[in-house]
Amino acid sequence: MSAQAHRTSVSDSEFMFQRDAETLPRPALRALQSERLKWTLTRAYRNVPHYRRKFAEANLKPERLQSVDDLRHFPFTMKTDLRDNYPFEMFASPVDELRRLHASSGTTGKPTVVGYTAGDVDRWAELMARSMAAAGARPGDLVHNAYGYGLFTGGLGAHDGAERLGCVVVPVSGGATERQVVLLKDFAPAILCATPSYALNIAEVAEAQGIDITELPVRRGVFGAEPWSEQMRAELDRRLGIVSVDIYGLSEIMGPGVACECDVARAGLHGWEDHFLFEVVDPETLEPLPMGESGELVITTLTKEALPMVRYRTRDITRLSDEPCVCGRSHVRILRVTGRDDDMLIIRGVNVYPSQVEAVLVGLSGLSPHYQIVLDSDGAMDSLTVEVEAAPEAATGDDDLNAMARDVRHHIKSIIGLTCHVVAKRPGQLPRSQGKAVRVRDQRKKS
Ligand code: DLL
Repeated sequence: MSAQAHRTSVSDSEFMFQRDAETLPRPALRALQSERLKWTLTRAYRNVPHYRRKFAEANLKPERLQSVDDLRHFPFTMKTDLRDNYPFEMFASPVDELRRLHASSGTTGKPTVVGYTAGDVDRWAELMARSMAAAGARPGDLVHNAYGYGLFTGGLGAHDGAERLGCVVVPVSGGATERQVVLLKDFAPAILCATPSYALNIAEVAEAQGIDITELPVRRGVFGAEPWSEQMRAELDRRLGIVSVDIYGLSEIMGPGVACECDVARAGLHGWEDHFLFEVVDPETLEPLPMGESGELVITTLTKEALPMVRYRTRDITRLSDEPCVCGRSHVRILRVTGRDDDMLIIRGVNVYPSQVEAVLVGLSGLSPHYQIVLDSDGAMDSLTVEVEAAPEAATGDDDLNAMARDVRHHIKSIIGLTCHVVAKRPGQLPRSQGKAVRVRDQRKKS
């Protein structure tokens, strides 16, 4: 049967079950949040020794909270709290009542372990379904899911959400990129889920195989799990012939689907405020910042049973917007996450995120959109080298590469004010992403 033969049309009204929650007027949303927040604080206090201790240190009891505004008095939670309570001490449910564990590897020491009850898994699927619907997926669509399956939340999170929406999931996971291209061609999915850097890798492998991926029926890319720039979005739209949508999430809070852009505006990610409370704080003073100001995103869960998170410091730097969106959703929008504050590089007094370097590089003629930043010790100072790669059609004699490097250096200096070394490489010489791209190679000697 052809893919089109039996499609039942889906009217917008069939999405009402999602849109009801997403278009709640703010006073009703606020009331719902206050009620759910009281429940969360009480659960955390009663069931998790860590929270009981932290609240006692701050001389607080859950009853202190009358409304959402009182949350600012409560202590923050950090990734180190999860590590210190490894593996299960942060859980508010007995382990035998859980249905799922995930973990993030972490660069040093113990992984961060997160747990879900059956209810948590169910709500996650629901929120991920809402995210996919916002991104433009519809029941019956084939979803090619290239997020990694396993302890990483991307694969199973997207999988459950797509199924919940009524989509047909192709659980490809990451890697074996040639095969991904074959499946995209043969199964003709409407939706591609992947990290943006891996989506780029897929596009490149398809091009190398002589397949015009823009001709395939894929309509939407649901891309996230790592910072990416507007320039990278334009590149992915063009090379894949799709509309690329940004999705955000983190294991400690849930996984993918904490927030997602709508394909109507693609101007900030709708944070699902009926399940999470979003604040932005000054990363130095930890004081809450007014709407619109840039700072660290702090999230409190409102409905999580196994792992309630109170004021979790994500380290992600962003801004919130409460401007109404053309799509009609009333929830706050998280503007593109530029990077994590622990990924910020300070080179000769200039603060820079890898995604800012990306924004300069992507779209420069003669360059492919691959890059890596190498940090080295240069005497007492840190030095930064940006490795870039020539596009397949570019001339790549030594002189050409040197000229290319000079040109890129000039652009980086004039656009972000950063003085750095640039090395231009021949096509294919930089590593390709299979999931989350490694943007920074730190070769500084550790003292
Ligand atoms: O990356 C969950 C996820 C899977 C999100 C698939 C979206 C799609 P973690 O491995 O715990 O979870 O990593 C979370 O990744 O704190 C951010 O620093 C970064 N991140 C996630 N989404 C975005 C995004 C998943 N859209 C960490 N833009 C977060 C920028 C993102 N950074």
